[in-house]
Amino acid sequence: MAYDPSDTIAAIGTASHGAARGMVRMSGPQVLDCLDRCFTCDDSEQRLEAVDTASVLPGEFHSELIGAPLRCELFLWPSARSYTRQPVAELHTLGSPPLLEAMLQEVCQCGARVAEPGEFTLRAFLAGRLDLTQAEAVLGVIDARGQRDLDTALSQLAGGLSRPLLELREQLVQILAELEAGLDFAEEDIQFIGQNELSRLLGAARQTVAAALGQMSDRAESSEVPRVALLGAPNVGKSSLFNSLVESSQAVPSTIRSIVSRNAGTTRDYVTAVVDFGGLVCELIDTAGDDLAVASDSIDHLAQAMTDEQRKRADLRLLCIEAANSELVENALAAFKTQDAEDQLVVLTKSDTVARPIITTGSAVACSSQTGEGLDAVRQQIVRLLQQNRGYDGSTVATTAARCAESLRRADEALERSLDLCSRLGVEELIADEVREALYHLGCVVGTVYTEDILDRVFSQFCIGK
Ligand SMILES: Nc1nc2c(ncn2[C@@H]2O[C@H](COP(=O)(O)OP(=O)(O)OP(=O)(O)O)[C@@H](O)[C@H]2O)c(=O)[nH]1
Ligand SMILES: [Mg+2]
Repeated sequence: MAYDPSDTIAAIGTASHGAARGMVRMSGPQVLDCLDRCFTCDDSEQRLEAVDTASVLPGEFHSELIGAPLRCELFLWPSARSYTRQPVAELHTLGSPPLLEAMLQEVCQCGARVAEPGEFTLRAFLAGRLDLTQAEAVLGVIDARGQRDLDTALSQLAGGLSRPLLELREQLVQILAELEAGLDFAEEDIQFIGQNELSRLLGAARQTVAAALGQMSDRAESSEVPRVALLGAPNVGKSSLFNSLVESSQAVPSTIRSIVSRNAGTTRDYVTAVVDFGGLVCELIDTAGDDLAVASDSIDHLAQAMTDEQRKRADLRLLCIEAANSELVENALAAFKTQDAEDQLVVLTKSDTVARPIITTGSAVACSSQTGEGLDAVRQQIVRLLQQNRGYDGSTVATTAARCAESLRRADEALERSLDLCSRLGVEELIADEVREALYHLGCVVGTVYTEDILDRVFSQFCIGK
């Protein structure tokens, strides 16, 4: 991705499939020069260089590619008070895609270049207009797959998450400053911050991080991530598998666990947890065993109805069958050879109970929750099938939440270590190291630390023109 903000960039900023109105957007130092060559104001006295506040100027766009002059309105932000803090212009006209393409080509001939995806928002971010979570939220708004996604993205854009963390960052910087001042004056034996005060402040810092983590987990759960339901007969090991997958994933923090017992029919309700399989965030749903012979007025019947509902709502169904039940296994594998199974995966459970090797095909995997064998394969298949079926790459909002949660957990670990050190004498330097580490991870969330891969990950997901 090109990061050079001294280029003047341009892109079509409206839907590509045609609409009543369309727009070409530009940002950069040469915006006015470029417009001078292709746009004339209706008011012939009006010089673009003389415009000093945001203005709307009706006029005509000229291009040999189009032929006749094209009526349009120029929205001009001439100064640093724009989205990108550079001169920004938008040429609004008819929403015809070939017309807009021609306009884009013309402004590029007049000195602009075509913007990379997300480059306008990247400039806003580099200019300090947005922090990284807000930039991701812009993407979240564009990408929102439902009302809840939109609400979450908008509240993120409003800075709900970063404010308390920014305050915390200030406090930690203050603690670090005092610790370092103490180190500078170590020989004079001047103490800048007492041990008790330090413990108190670090303890309070951990509480703030914990609260933010809690907030994050609410967000991840409310956002519309793909659903993966564990289905199958009673007692086949669904809840055990659910727990193993939750424990081994970078789960968005939660204490949710399913009850496991040797009695069939243990799970009555359904239990869910949001997990992050290497960047792909999804919701796992443990369901009640699928027993076809239940009386229609029993609690079991209700449980079955709930399971049916989850089966319908799921984006991917894990059909759990005990590996030892060779007849069922063979039938299931045979059935899968003939039918389209893109939203289903057969999981042969309790593989540790079977002595012979288990032969599986593409849409079946064997695993054991007890030994951990095959769990990696289950995770990989879940990711592969979700990506293949619905093109999920982890919703933006959920990805942000998972990325931020990971950084916050690391910040918390560093704070915990620093607190442990507080009870020892003469280790201020080590405490300062841990506080620095916590600050680094906090910075990844609130936007003072930007590693190249985070920037690439966020901005390359944008569509062009945003
Ligand atoms: N040997 C072995 N036993 C397992 C494994 N997974 C689960 N079990 C046992 O199988 C029994 C049922 O496990 P659950 O996870 O409760 O099964 P479930 O499918 O959720 O059962 P219901 O909720 O009743 O439908 C328990 O006694 C587990 O300890 C496994 O991988 N290997
Ligand atoms: Mg269960």
